[in-house]
Amino acid sequence: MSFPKGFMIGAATAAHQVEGNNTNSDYWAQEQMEFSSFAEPSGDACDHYNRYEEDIRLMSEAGLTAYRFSIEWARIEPKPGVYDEKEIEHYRKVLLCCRENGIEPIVTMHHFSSPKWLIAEGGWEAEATVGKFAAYCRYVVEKLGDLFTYVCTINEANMGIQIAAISKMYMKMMQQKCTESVEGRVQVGLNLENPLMERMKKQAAENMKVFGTPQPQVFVGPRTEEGDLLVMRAHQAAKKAMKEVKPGLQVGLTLSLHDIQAVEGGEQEALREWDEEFLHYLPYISDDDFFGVQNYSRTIMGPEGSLPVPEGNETTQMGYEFYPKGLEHVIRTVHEKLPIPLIVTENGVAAADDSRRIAYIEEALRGVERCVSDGIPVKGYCYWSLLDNFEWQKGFSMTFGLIAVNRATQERTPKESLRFLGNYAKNEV
Ligand code: GCO
Repeated sequence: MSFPKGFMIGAATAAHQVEGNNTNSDYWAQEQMEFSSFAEPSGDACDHYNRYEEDIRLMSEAGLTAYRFSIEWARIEPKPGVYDEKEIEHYRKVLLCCRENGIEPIVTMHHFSSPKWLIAEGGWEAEATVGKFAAYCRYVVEKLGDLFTYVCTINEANMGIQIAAISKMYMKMMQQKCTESVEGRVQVGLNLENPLMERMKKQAAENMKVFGTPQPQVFVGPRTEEGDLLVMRAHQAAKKAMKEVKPGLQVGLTLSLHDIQAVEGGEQEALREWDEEFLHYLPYISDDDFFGVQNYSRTIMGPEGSLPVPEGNETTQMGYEFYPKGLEHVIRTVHEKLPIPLIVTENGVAAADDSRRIAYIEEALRGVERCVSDGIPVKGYCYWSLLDNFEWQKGFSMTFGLIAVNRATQERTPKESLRFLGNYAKNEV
């Protein structure tokens, strides 16, 4: 199997998940809360902030040619309108390190975490966020734009409405349970309801203390339709601002996309889901320079909505189906409607057994190669993730990495899968 010359083969990370001590961010604040929904706090994470040289060197030695990472807004602008030159210098060193190691940096301006102050000012439902995000992006490109070409404005811009849909489903299920128990054994119903209500009240009070609002509009939270479009406008404003500084910049955003399949009778649901996940964004992204595809698995739709993983099929640590074929399907479906260059900005698997990761990568890349040889303009593939890292609310238990990290010593151990992926870049497969 081989890819055309210049095809990027790399790995991805996000600042908050690997750097450590992202103390001015909303995530950090949420992790420290008494009524936190996080399994554990991010703490030093993988200490990538201090160890990026080693990590980039390991990538380069294995043969990888691209590194997708994010710049942390909360570090660059720790207080509204106050930029921190020291942090710009930090990312300058990271970018230079990539260049020195023959690695093409793919920069993400926003990967889930936001400055805490932004959330206190209304977060991702507030109109003013559009301009604030664009101003931060402009500043970064003014300072560092000479060192990178590819930039993703916002990671998984569709996360908010996906969460809104899941929350609605969950509430419906809870309500059904409650009615049942209220109708039958009221005591049980009350016992179930009270601690939940109590907890929600306590969370709201704590949010009030930390963010000055009982319902902070963080990025990874249920989004309204207006909020969903606001994110699109933030993308467009940031793109315009960055291109004013550096017209040659290649700008795109990324979406979280499932390979949506239908069983008989589920066709309508599948179409509805695809529209919500992808199609309705087209007017805002069609003239971008590229689009970032992020796929991990498939969703099978029945007449009533998504179905469980088919009996007997392998699942990953995340609980979803091990389904590397999904990437090829998604690339083809995206390309039909969005014929611009594509970069696979995330694709990967959380598995304890590294041989399953190798099998996943091999099958996923085979699919990408078929797309490329059919003339679909896929420019690169970034595996998620370079390191075993902080998987948000699930903490450090999910092992997506090509490199294992001993969190007590921060020692790195490259896995066989790192070498395997690198061989594609070296054309040695
Ligand atoms: C994402 C996330 C990553 C996750 C990964 C695994 O963009 O969804 O970018 O931060 O860690 O998807 O769940």
